[in-house]
Amino acid sequence: MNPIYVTQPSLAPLEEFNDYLRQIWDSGIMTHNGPLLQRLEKELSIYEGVSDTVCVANGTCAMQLAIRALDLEGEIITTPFTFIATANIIAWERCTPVFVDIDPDTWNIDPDRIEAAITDKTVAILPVHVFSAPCDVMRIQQIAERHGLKVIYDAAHAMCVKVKGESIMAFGDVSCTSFHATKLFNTCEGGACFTAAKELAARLRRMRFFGFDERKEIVDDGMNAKMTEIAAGLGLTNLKYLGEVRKNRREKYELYQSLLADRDYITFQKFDPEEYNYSYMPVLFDTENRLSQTLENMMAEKIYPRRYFYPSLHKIRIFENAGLPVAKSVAERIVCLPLYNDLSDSSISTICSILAEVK
Ligand code: T4K
Repeated sequence: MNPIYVTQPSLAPLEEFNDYLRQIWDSGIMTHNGPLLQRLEKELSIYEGVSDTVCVANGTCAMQLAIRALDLEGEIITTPFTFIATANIIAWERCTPVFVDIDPDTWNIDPDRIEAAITDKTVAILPVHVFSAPCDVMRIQQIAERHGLKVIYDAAHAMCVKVKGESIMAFGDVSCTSFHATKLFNTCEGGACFTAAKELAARLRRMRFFGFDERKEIVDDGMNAKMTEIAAGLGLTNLKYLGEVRKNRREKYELYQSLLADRDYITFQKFDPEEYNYSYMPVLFDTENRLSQTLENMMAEKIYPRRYFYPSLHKIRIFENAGLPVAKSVAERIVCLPLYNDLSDSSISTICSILAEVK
């Protein structure tokens, strides 16, 4: 059997991408706010139902630009149960990540615990919609308003998720997403900031392009975080298929769920089935020991699930921090099983039987 990895990129038919490559070859325009980038931004704004989309080189620099564009200096409250990029970029921008424990069922930041972590140095909240399950966006908004804080969402996992009919990207001052190869929607490497604030969007555009304004005058801080025309062309190609990709993954997720339904030592993430994008297949074991045995058995069959996100970030040396028992415990017992569009039903059955063998 060929190895089965945790994921594989979802890619549209190559011929369709070739059409965009042809346009790039013909025009010679490869980057710098080119026509394909502009078109992708427009299409993404329509797709996500937000007024402005600013595409950038990756999801990490989307958050970096958001922190800079909002002039944040001080403490930023976030979750320890996330990919390293979330906390790293807060620290990279010389702010201090302050971790708050997570909800044991949704695995997102627990809104009940946010206020206790607010100090006179707190400037923002940076929650993550983990595995695309929406955070409690209404409560977070209320808390932010009560304390005059900015909200940046790490929506790296959450393309095409809606909350009560409204795009998840419409919440917060800025929502940042990733278009990495392993994401539901990909541009190879890439990402975006979504915002309803026109001036903020204009600033993000300047900042991703060395601080140049539309007349190429340097008017702001800046870096190079541009998305290339090749990435934008891939995005335009893949965007057409995003609905199909999500539908296909949902079927596979539900197959897993049905095959694992009688395994009382496994719990699934809590979410509304209509408000999730099915990009990951996370399962929580009752004990780390059972998880480790399962991983060993799978690796013997060349199946490679991934322990996203282990260890909890507050347990790694650079962010070491006591407490947060829920995040610690969830991180020790969770694994993402393989999930991608070409994964066969028989492979899912095999994975589930290996899971069932562990006593
Ligand atoms: N916030 C959150 C919550 C995030 O999860 C992430 C990124 C970010 C922010 C930052 O966004 P970016 O700056 O990355 O845009 C991946 C990705 O590198 C990373 O984007 C992602 N989250 C993170 C959760 O996972 P790995 O360590 O899984 O990559 P890798 O190379 O082990 O790939 C996993 C599997 O995917 C491989 O076993 C095979 C397959 N694969 C991978 C690549 C790169 C392919 O088939 N083709 C490929 O090109 O990091």
